[in-house]
Amino acid sequence: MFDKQQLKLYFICGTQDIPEVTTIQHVLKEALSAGITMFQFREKGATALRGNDKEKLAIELLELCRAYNVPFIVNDDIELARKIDADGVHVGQDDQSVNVFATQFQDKIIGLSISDEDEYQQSDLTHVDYIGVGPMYQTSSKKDANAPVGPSMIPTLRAHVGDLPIVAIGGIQIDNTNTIMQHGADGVSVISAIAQSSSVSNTVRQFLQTVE
Ligand code: TZP
Ligand code: MG
Repeated sequence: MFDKQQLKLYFICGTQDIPEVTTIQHVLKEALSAGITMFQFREKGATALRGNDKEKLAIELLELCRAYNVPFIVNDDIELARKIDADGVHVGQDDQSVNVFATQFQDKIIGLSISDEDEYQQSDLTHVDYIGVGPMYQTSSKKDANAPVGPSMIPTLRAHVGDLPIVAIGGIQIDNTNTIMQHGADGVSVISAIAQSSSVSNTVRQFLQTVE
């Protein structure tokens, strides 16, 4: 069962986000033991694993998440999510429709990215459990990211979606998390601030103190 508390500190990561000196397994394990509340496997770009290699890694990371009781979400790849019995999927505006997935897998978590009011108007939220809103600030983790919308987009979209949980994304760091939360987000989703931290556990703990 999805609980919006799980959005508090939502770590998103793929192999492309990890510094050469470490591994995604190592970073995820440290982040889980420090208390991240949700994880999304987002394998993107030229170096992204595909096929069996992607599936093998996904299963490994899923098992790690299960050991900590943290939901494991797959970015975009509904087929993979279904195959490995992930806890849910996160899709963007140009990704395939989630409606088939949603009707076949009723207890799964479904997230959708929405950047602004235009995207909100185009979105079917029937089966959506939470929306990811951003980029809040400049980001280097998404090549095709839209221009930053700023934290004021949170109350703007809140007025449309009511109680539907909102997680903010894009350029989120420990020192802007308080601002994000004050604008009414249910949590923050973070790639580089955690994946590239020299102390993943300290960074996760500091984020957790700020979102509480
Ligand atoms: N979607 C909007 S911004 C973004 C995604 C996946 C990247 C966020 O990465 P970071 O490193 O936390 O800015
Ligand atoms: Mg996408």
